[in-house]
Formats: sequence, structure tokens, C-alpha cells
Amino acid sequence: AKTLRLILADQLTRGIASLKDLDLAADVVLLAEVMEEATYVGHHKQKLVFLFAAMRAFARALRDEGVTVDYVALDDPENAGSLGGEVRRALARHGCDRLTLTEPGEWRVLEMMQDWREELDVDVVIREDDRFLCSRARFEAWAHGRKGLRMEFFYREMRKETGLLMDGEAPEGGQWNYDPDNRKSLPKGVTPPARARFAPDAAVREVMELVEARFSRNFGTLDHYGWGWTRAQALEALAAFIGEALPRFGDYQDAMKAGEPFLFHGAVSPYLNAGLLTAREVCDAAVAAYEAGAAPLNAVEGFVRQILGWREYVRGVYWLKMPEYRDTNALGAERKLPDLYWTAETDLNCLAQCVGDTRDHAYAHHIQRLMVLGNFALLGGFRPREVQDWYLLVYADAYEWVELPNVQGMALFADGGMLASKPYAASGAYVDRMSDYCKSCRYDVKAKTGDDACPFNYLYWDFLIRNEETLGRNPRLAMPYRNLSRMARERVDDIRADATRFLDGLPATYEG
Ligand code: FAD
Ligand code: DLZ
Ligand code: SF4
Repeated sequence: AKTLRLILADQLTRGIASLKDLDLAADVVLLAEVMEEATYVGHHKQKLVFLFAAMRAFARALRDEGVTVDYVALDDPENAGSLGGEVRRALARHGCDRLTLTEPGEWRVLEMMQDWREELDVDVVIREDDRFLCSRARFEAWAHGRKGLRMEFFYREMRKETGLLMDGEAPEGGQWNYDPDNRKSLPKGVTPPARARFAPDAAVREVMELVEARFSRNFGTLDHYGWGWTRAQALEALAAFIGEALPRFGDYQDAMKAGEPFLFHGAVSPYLNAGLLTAREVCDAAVAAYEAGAAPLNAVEGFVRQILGWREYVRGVYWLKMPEYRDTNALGAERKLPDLYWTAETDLNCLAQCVGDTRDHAYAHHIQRLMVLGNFALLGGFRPREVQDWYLLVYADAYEWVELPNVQGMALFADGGMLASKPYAASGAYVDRMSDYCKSCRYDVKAKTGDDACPFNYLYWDFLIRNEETLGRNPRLAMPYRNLSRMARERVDDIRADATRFLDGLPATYEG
């Protein structure tokens, strides 16, 4: 059979299922830049540049191997504007009698592909995405009959199944998790290593012009663009991280510093999620550094857990809980997302810094996403669907399968506690402990009430008061609720008044 093989922007892996058994003499590989995918949210300009540049480079590499590649650029006058339209055109153009696909990362796209089975008069073969270390079926089997889906237990099974960081049946070093050794704030004098950043070549500059011309109003700037777009660059970035940052990844995993979004983090998620790196090879590289004595166990275990644990786990949860997951709103959050998420214009320095990093790099590290941007959205009670859209469009690594559980489950507690056993709600003290943001903020992180008080302080209590009915019996919140019950009535009234005044005063005019 003459087969058309469609490769999506996040499937740029030479070994992907849909390219196995490729017949060089007969088959055609299709890559298409289409408006439908480029506009289902208003992606950050850097995300668009990264994906289109990486798609183009992947196509060139296949051609160099002698593969017949059909590449449809966004500004091709014949472009049908959708994946379905481009598949139809390509099937006709090449006279193919079969379409082979790898299952996509999003529910929306899978639905579309399933429709193609009926709509197209060729065989449609959808293959499992075996780049993940845990298949969807395997995850469902693990989740079956469990009340809570705790990541830690899933992770231990994955360690055993993959043999990563195992010493026979026992975890390497005797413990599954070394987090008690991690999570330090950044001491003065510790400077983060330089990162592997890549200057755009002529081909990437062409993509930049396309994006600036067609998506001029999208969020973000291209000024600081530094993401690689080829497999070789992704490997170079990985090697630089392993050599220079991994040894202290664990120690400073939760630290934040103004102007330093990458710190000791991997900055590999855009590559992993687009397929330029695979989960297995990234874990193997970290474990090899440990075995060579180049990185300590607390760092390597912590890093491997993010990928073998969290990344696989959220993907499993996504497919298990979709499509209902998107619409959960356990805390009844109904406030409109404020403009500061788009403009970075705010006196809350932590938010200004984290939105600024996001705008400049299409990146913020996990604690910025969770404990500053996410915590503020949780405390403020912003609508989950608007928060989801924001996270899905601002990061170069964002796809719904990974964004949604992190937003609904981790940041917003919108799923009512399936992922997290309590909301990650925190007052200003947490931000102060883990960052240098507070010392250049106009607010006083130590003040609890009044005009200069750090808004996180009263928003934290207001959040607990507002949600007492839903959260009041949560054993992990017993302590703050006990403190609340001892609070004087006037204090409670002040908190509520401060919070309402503050939230009502936030401009919220953007249409996403
Ligand atoms: P590192 O800290 O170096 O971690 C290494 C790798 O582990 C990451 O590259 C990533 O692949 C994986 N990882 C770590 N934490 C998670 C997690 N919670 N879920 C899944 N994988 C994880 N990650 C995305 O890839 N895409 C998203 O759209 C996304 N949205 C998020 C939204 C919110 C509200 C939160 C709290 C987290 C989100 N994350 C998302 C997870 C995490 O913040 C990013 O994966 C991480 O910041 C990427 O940077 P890094 O490569 O430097 O990560
Ligand atoms: C995210 C994205 C974007 C911006 N553009 C394209 C595109 O032009 N062509 C394409 O094949 N895929 C694109 N994608 C990725 C798809 O939206 C992706 O496959 C889904 O998000 C599923 O993870
Ligand atoms: Fe953020 Fe409050 Fe610190 Fe200002 S004082 S940076 S608002 S936590």
C-alpha cells in the first residue's frame, strides 16, 4: 500500500510509531502548518516560532535521508487551514490508499482523527504513542479501583518497571524520594550556570517574520528567543544541563530569583513535548551522570521523578479523566482573569517577575507556575477555563495533556482533590522564603492588613474563609482552619474587606 504518514508539530521524533516500517520507495510523510492548530489558542510567539522552525528542520532531516516529504507552509496559498483539509489534499495529490498516524496529545485532535476513519475513503491506522514510558492502558490498570491517585505510588511502580535508579528490588540509596534534602532557597553568591541558547539562523528568521506578520497581537516577544529547533541542538541543551545544572537541581528546585527563570532547571520541556528528546533518553542521561559520580542522588532522583513520575502521571490522568476534566470547578471560582496576566503590569513584584519571564521566554519554572502564578489564580478565584487557556498558550511546552492536570489538579484544586490532597495555597511568607522578589516589592510581606500589606497574606485567609464549606474538613488543612476559628471577628471582617477591595480593583478587560 502507498501510505501517507502525518506528523504533527509535537511528533518530531524519528523513531515515532507512525514512521516505523516507512517504505522509502512508496510512502509520503506529510507535515502541515495550519491555522486551525495555530489559533485554537493564541499561542506565545516563541511557541509558534519554535514549533514551525522545528517542523521545517525535521522535514529537511527526513529529506536528507531520502524520504519523500510533503511540507505545507502556513503561507502556502493553497493551504486548507486545517489538518483534515491538508490530509485530504495530500491523499488526493499522492494517490495514497492508507493514512498512518500516531495518536495525538490532545482529546480534541483524537476526536478529529477518529472522524477521519468515517470521512476518508482510505484505511486510517492510529498507532499508540510509545514515546511515553507508561501506556494509557497501563495507567488505567494502575488507577482502576483506587480512591486517590497519588503520584508517589505510581512513580514507584514506574521505577520498578523501568529499572531506573533501582538496586535490584530496592530503590537506589535505600529511599524512593530525597525531597527532604531538596528545596533550599538560593544563597547569596550562588550564580546559575549559563544555558545552551541558540541564535536564530536564516531559516528561523524567516519563521519569525511569518509569525510577526500573522500573529502580531499574540502574547509574548521574540526578542529573547533562544530555543533550539533541531534534534542536535536539543541534545546539546540536554548535555549542557546535565553537565552544569543537574548537580544542584535538587537543592534549588524550588528557589526563585528575579531575572533568572532557568536557575538549575532542565529547560528541556519544549524539546521533550515536541519530540526532539525522548523521556527515556533524558532520564538515562541523568542516571548516567549519577553513575559516573557527576551528580548526587538527591538531584538525579528528583529530576527523574519529574519525568518518569509527574510527566507520565499527568498524561495518564488526562486521558483517564477527559473530557469532563476540563469543566471541573470544585471551588466555584468565577472571577475573570485579571489583565496583569497579559501585561505584567502590577505592583505585586512576584507576579510582575513571573509574567515577565513568561512573556520574554515562553518559560517559567515549576514553582513560578505553581506557587506564584497558580497560587494567585487559586486565591483570587479566577475561572478555571480562563486560567487553562492562559497556561495553554503562554508556554513553549504547553499542550493540553500536560497543562490541564497541572492547572485543574495542582494549581486550582478545581478537580476537588484528585491529584493533590490539599490546595497549594500559600501566603506571602512562602514567596519571601523561596525568592528575592519581596525585597524589591512595594508591598510589605510581613504586614497582614492595611494598604501596604502583601495581598497574598489577606488573600490566603480570604480563600480559606470563602471555601470553608468545601475545604474545612480537609485533614491537611486542620491547622489553618483551627487558627481561623480563633481569629477575632473584626480581623476576619478586615481580611474579607481587604481581599474584596483588592480583587475588585484589579482591571480585567482582556478577552483572552
Ligand atoms: P524541570 O524542572 O527541569 O523538570 C524536568 C522535566 O520534568 C520537565 O521538562 C517536564 O517534562 C517534567 N515535569 C516536571 N514537572 C512536571 C509536571 N508537574 N507535570 C508534567 N511534567 C513535569 N509542563 C509542561 O511540559 N507543559 C505544560 O503546559 C505545563 N503546564 C503547567 C502548568 C502549571 C499550572 C504547573 C504548576 C506546571 C505546569 N507544567 C507544565 C509542569 C512544569 O512546570 C514544567 O514541565 C517545567 O517547568 C518545565 O521546565 P523544565 O524543563 O525546566 O523542568
Ligand atoms: C501546537 C501546534 C501548532 C501551534 N501548530 C501546529 C501545526 O501547524 N501543525 C501541526 O501539525 N500541529 C501543530 N500544533 C500541534 C498540534 O496542535 C498538536 O498535535 C496537538 O496540540 C496535540 O498535542
Ligand atoms: Fe509578592 Fe507579596 Fe512578596 Fe510583593 S511582598 S513580591 S506581592 S509575595
